[in-house]
Amino acid sequence: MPGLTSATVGRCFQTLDLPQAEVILYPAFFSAPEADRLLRELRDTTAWRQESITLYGKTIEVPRRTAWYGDEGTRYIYSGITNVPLPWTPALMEVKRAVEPPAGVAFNSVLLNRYRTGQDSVSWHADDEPEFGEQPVIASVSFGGTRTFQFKHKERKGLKASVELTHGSLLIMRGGTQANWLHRVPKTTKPVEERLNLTFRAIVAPAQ
Ligand SMILES: O=C(O)CCC(=O)C(=O)O
Ligand SMILES: [Mn+2]
Repeated sequence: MPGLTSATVGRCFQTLDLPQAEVILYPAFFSAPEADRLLRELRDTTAWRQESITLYGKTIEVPRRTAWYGDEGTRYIYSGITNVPLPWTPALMEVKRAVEPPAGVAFNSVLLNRYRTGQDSVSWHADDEPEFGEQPVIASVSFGGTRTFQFKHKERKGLKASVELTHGSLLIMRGGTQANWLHRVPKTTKPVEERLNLTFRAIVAPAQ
């Protein structure tokens, strides 16, 4: 963002105008040097995994690398798989402590996604699993190449929005966002740097 000084960089935000949702974007939440350091540290200290999902009897690899970290005792069921989180690393703790004040909640887990190229992606979904509670607050932090993050309303066809998630940005989703909207990061044929995304979540109900 041109014109931002180091004194204002982290605090500058915009609210997206989406009905039945609350979405706030801090385009430069982390300064460029902080974001560069965290990108390297998170890339090198995370235990990246290749997950597979089984749909209609067919097993396919998800088009990205993932990792799940969190407090002991948090569990998350995703596509029928119970995920036990790894213990927090110093870099993850640092990012968690930075995003909790603007989010206004204490997070107890984080899902990491690593998009190696423009061919890595995440398809339409909402983070509306019961373990996140009624109106979950999710803080999404991005490092590396800029990718487009798209929203579409679950019922009102044609109601769409998109934002560019830049290096060091923070996107907060709260209120009815997960109940009423889907989101995705589509594939792109444009050349793009590797990207890491961290979605901090508060698991309020234990997985059954
Ligand atoms: O990579 C992103 O920006 C979003 C990832 C996401 O939606 C998720 O992990 O639930
Ligand atoms: Mn999501």
